[in-house]
Amino acid sequence: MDLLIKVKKGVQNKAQQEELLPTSRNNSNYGDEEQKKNSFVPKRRKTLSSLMKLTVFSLLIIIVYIFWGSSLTEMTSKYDSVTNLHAGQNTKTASYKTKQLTENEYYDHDFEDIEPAVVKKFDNGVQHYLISQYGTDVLTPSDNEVYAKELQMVLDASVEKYDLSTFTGSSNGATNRDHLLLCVPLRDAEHVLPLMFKHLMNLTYPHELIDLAFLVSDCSEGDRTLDALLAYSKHLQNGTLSQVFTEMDQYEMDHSKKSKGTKNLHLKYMNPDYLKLVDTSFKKRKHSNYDKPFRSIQVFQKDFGQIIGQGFSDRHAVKVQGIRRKLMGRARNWLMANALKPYHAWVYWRDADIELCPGSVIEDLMSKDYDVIVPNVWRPLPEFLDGEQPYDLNSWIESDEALKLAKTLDEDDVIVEGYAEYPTWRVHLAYIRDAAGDPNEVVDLDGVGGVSILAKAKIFRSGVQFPAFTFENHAETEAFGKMARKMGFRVGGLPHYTIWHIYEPSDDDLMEIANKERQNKRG
Ligand SMILES: Nc1nc2c(ncn2[C@@H]2O[C@H](COP(=O)(O)OP(=O)(O)OP(=O)(O)O)[C@@H](O)[C@H]2O)c(=O)[nH]1
Ligand SMILES: *[C@@H]1O[C@H](CO)[C@@H](O)[C@H](O)[C@H]1NC(C)=O
Ligand SMILES: *[C@@H]1O[C@H](CO)[C@@H](O)[C@H](O)[C@H]1NC(C)=O
Ligand SMILES: [Mg+2]
Repeated sequence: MDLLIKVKKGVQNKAQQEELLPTSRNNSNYGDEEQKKNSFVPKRRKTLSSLMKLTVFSLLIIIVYIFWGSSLTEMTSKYDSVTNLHAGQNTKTASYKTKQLTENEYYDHDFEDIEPAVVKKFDNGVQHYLISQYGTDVLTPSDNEVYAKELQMVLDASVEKYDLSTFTGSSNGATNRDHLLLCVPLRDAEHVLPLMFKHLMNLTYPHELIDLAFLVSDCSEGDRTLDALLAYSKHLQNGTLSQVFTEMDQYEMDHSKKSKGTKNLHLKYMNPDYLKLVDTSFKKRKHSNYDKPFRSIQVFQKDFGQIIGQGFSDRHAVKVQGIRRKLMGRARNWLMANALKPYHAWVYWRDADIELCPGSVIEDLMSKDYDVIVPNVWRPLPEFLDGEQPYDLNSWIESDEALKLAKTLDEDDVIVEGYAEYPTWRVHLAYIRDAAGDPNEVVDLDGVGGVSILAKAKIFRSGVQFPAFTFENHAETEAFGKMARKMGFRVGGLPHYTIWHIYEPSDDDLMEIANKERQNKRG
């Protein structure tokens, strides 16, 4: 017995001296056996066939429910109905074709393989004893080898080393194989999800380098954003989503012919050239990796108590902007904090309600090598309202007038751009657009809008965030831009590189359209 204890102690000491053994690991910190088991999740990636990998990967859609009272069974039944619905009633799933995934990036930066039996040995408070084969008290070289190998297995499973200098983000991220986290906040967004997913698939940045993170919050009663998101995500990761959309689009076309609804009445009043551009953009030949699954998808659901309506007129009232923006700040920070991993070099924020955007937007923004960079955001309008409009006014260059204005305000007041109440005389990125201008031209900015922000991950690691409080009389993305600047990072925008936000008719616009329709009928 003495002999065994001596051997055991010798091995433990040696490992500790060489700093191989975390001191707390063997003196179990766990409350019970169950906890102990749960803290080790074996993954046998390397032994899986590609096909199995695919299946495992599509299950990697991690769902985090943080809201109270969502019963799992209720979810499952809703989920099924949405899946069917989105597959165009009679599901043809069997005929969908999937993809083989071979890129190493789908599997890197993940916990290493472990054998549960090996881990158990080391995690038992060292209740095993190493004795050489013939019972001598000296470990033979081959005993040592086995021991070292097993120990390494345990450490690999629980300790990951990252050299953050290799994840700083480079201007040629795709060639450099930079991992990117793509964050999308969603609220009452079911109707724009197909649009959003088409744009995600259209991204030419290698999908195996992109981790998607969605945050669904504060949706209205009966809203099905989460269910639809899960259904689409599953198809996306199976490489079958575009086939589902083809069916859905066909279904819609067949049905809209029969029933001419008033839902899209405003289309009659839009610029035909713009409508044609949208049509051809979606009909264009898809890039060769369009259907490729992303590295991972995480879906988070957490409410932040947003009470301001998501209708167009509700969310644009000046009084509500400060409160709304601060809550959005909290939501963004929360998503960021939960989804950002050490291996991400870039973070891309994107709104769901974008109608036109080059698939190369990530590479295009990256190539400018700014710490934070945004494109220009416009939106189409009915022709009776000039046909188009500079839309995102949150990207701007600070002005003396606005700084003076800020001095007259309370510390907690939030300036909102584009409202008569706050004459800032700032230069807005949206207004300095020249449709024929050089899309590569960059201007330095102070405030940025949240529609499409590419940022190096290191800025978040050094503390830049989306203030959910008043920071220099701003909140959320505008304050984020200011904060990044203040911390010495470069913030820029592309005045002549434009992405197009969808047009949602406001209450006034709808009335105007109804008026025109009445006139047309009379005339
Ligand atoms: N998680 C979460 N997402 C939200 C919330 N409000 C809006 N979103 C999402 O954030 C993105 C932008 O939302 P919009 O309502 O268009 O707000 P906005 O871009 O500030 O305002 P616009 O200038 O009108 O577009 C969309 O993807 C929305 O679905 C919210 O309270 N929580
Ligand atoms: C993926 O698609 C294939 C082919 O259509 C199908 O057989 C399989 O069930 C799908 N897997 C999942 C997890 O949906
Ligand atoms: C998809 O990306 C291509 C370029 O990569 C672009 O021409 C096309 O307009 C994009 N589609 C949409 C709907 O914006
Ligand atoms: Mg929007």
